[in-house]
Amino acid sequence: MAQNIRRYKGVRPIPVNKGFKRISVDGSFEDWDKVEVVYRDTRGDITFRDADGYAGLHYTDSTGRNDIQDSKVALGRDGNVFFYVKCGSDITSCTDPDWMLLLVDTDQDSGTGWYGYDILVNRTVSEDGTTSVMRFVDGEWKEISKARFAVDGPQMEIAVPASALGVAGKKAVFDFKWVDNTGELKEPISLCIHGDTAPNRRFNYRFIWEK
Ligand SMILES: [Ca+2]
Ligand SMILES: [Ca+2]
Ligand SMILES: [Ca+2]
Repeated sequence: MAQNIRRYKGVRPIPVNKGFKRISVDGSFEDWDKVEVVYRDTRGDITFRDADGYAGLHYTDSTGRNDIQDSKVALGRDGNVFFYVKCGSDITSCTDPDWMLLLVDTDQDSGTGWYGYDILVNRTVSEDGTTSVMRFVDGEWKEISKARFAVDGPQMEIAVPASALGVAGKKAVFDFKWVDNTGELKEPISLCIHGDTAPNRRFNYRFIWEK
């Protein structure tokens, strides 16, 4: 449906990220000011559900937690792809369940990975600032490397090895999505009804980069 509406109404071209950026995973975020492309999500979309439905049903859902708002991505010369995210208020503790997961469709192929997503970052998070990078292999997530992350207030930054994302050379394209508190990654419908995802529901952001 979105495809047809875009064909009918038109759509702005997807912005292209250019060049390398110098980012430090240190919990200070001025280094992101020079990254101009911002991927935005709905603000305030973590309101708890508490409403009457049809035939006496009553719907409640209180999984709204971190309100993901702005995301950025940058490539470093040091072999890392950096991810930045900003929420509506201070990000909750990294020990929370299903906390601030980053899903990446590295090949832009919905037929590979978990409903298209080949890489999952942040499934196993340590309070010492390291986190897991997993690849979907033979029907399950397997750890392939580690990433470093830092959180301060509503912001977070992560350095994911470019090799884990298949990023090399003078051009890169992948799709990504932030997911918080949607429950275990079993059925993709959970991305639509619980917690917050950026972008909403089954959509992805597309990162396009040229050297
Ligand atoms: Ca930084
Ligand atoms: Ca949001
Ligand atoms: Ca894929």
